[in-house]
Amino acid sequence: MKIIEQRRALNKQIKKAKTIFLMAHKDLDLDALGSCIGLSLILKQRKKDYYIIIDDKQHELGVEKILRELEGCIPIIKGEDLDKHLYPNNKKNLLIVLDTNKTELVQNKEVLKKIDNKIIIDHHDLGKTTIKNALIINDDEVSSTCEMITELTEFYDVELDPYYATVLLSGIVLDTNNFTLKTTAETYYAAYYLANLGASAKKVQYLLKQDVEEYTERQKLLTDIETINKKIAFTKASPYTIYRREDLAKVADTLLFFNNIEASFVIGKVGKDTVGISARSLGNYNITKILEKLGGGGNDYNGAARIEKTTISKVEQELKKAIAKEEGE
Ligand SMILES: [Mn+2]
Repeated sequence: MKIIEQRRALNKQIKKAKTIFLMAHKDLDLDALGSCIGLSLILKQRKKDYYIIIDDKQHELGVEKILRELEGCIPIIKGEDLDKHLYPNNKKNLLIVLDTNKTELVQNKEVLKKIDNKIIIDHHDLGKTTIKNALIINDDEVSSTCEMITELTEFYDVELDPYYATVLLSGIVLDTNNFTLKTTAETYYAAYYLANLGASAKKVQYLLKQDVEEYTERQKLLTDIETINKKIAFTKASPYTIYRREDLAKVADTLLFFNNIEASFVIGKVGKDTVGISARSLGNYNITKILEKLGGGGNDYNGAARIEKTTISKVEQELKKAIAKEEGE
């Protein structure tokens, strides 16, 4: 579907709906939360009832800051309280899923079952577990969902005050790693548009400030980097630390900054017996093919896998085998 048709379809669904629910992926980040907030401003302008569904118990620092600053300003509900807010005629409810398209990654899976009309707005690859029966507005070449929503706010002529412009910009800055990854002319245009509305780069840096302990844990992963055929960077964590998925992802991002490196793989524990892999590519190395062998997935630029009941060394062996096979072909 072309952009104009997608927008027309989105418009139609929003127009038809009485109550609209916004839900992003688990472990909210600034792109997920920022896109929910940005879209909620469009819905507010259109005088719709809307709610953002958040079930996460803990939040990363930037998300925590925004939620605290906006307390009372945006209607946030838990998935379990959905029934209280549903419009009696289910045809008039609409669920918009942002920054993910995968059933298993949303804040609350039950919500998917309770609302028939669904729209996905996302910039990740579609896959086997993509939410069924939804209108899909997806472009995996776009930097971030916040970039997509920024375009929509411009299209709908929504007045963004500097605070909200900053929130949207922070999602773009996060997902592009400061305009170094997946950044296109459209990304710069969205940033320009938001800056013109008063988005503050200083405030974005404040939202992106990191915790010193988490930073130290991530740095440990950078002390023992292996390279494979000079172009693939690989590192693994100690089995004694449990990392958050986004920490492994940040390390994988960092590995791409080194000379000649085209792809990166990071292995670390993400649960007691669960090992995660985070991978990145500059776009010309097929990380998806490798990750699929380990039950994961992704797109040309980033991917991940999560393997239960295993150890870091087992995953390392399997991953290296899969890389060797890809390299040999
Ligand atoms: Mn995103």
